[in-house]
Amino acid sequence: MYKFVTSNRHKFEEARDLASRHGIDIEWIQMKYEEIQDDSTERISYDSCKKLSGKVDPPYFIDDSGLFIEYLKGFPGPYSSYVSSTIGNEGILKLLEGVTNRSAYFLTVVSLNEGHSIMQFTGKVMGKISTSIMGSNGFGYDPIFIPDGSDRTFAEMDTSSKNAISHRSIAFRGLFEYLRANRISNK
Ligand code: ITT
Repeated sequence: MYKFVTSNRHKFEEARDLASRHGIDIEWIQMKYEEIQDDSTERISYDSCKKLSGKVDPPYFIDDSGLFIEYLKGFPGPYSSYVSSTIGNEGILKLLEGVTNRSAYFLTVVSLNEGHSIMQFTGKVMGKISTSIMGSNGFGYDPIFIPDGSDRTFAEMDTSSKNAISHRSIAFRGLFEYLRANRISNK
């Protein structure tokens, strides 16, 4: 079993659905870990992954994600978790009241600690922020994010439809293809 360290049940469930399509089993290590403050999601993800060694036996991986809104110059980005639990989706919609440029993207950086090195896999999906909260599936910003090519928010999709196009699915596809190709030992 490969270990996925996250405190977020929704992330784990999405990853498990993706892993099963690659014939891979993953185990949930439910743990909240410390994150540095930085404007780069890659650096935050790398640093957290490295600091977990000693607490978790490799190979394990983590997922660092965020929503980047163009009109707000990338906000909330690396502050996505804090912003989601404070002003939330209503707060984001208020910040964008009357704004026509609603472009945004979701980014996921997965970091894998293989023991001797850390590998990263990135996924990005472009879209726009809706004008109201729509749908009740998913988590976080899903009810206000409409991916390009769709007229529904992620929260109006089931897990498999979100997983067909999401930032997380792109990053995890990279990870699972790498694990299979390199036959990383799964203790
Ligand atoms: P871990 O760090 O323990 O994995 P977390 O929820 O704190 O869990 P992040 O810092 O990576 O994870 O995520 C920041 C926030 O961005 C998260 O709390 C959600 O509110 C939001 N988010 C991340 N991925 C999302 C997705 O696929 N859909 C909607 N919101 C998402």
